[in-house]
Amino acid sequence: MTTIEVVQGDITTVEVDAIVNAANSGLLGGGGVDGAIHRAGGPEILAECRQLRATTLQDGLPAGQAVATTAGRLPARWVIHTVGPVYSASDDRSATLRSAYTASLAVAADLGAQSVAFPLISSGVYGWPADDAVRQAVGAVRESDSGIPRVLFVAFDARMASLLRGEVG
Ligand code: AR6
Repeated sequence: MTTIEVVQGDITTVEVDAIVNAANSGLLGGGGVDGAIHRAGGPEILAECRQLRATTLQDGLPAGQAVATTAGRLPARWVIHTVGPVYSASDDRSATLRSAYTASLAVAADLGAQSVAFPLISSGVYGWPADDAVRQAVGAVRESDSGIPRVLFVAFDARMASLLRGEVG
């Protein structure tokens, strides 16, 4: 059984075992939550990402997959980097979006994490409409069989928090 909680704020301050980064395939940083995580966590995270790109992920991390690094100076133990799909009105990419959540939970379970915090993947730069991003996120976590006891959704603003609370119930 997974307990789902919603909090509003900055994911880099949340005290959980693992926080999830809405990264891009290059894994070398970016804007949005990705930029915030690298800024707050410090250079150790980027160093591990560069190492991954030089070894097991030479072609980058495909959308819908996930990989863990240290969390550097963050209160969490690990950052799990995943890549959501760019939203398309003509092409249904929701299976890839859901996979970003379930793959992240699978990586977290392998690490032995008991608590995982997610931002709302793809809902910023990647353009996914917030109401559907929330539906996909909560649905994917509910359907996953990761066995992670505690999952937090971290909403950056009040509107997102309210949508999430409506969906989680
Ligand atoms: N804590 C929690 N949520 C946040 C934070 C934060 N500190 N900062 C932003 N958000 P985005 P994406 C919310 O754009 O759409 C990057 O450049 C934000 O309000 O960060 O998956 C990557 O490198 C939004 O609801 O991620 C990729 O190139 C949500 O996090 C690209 O953006 C996701 O917005 C990924 O785009």
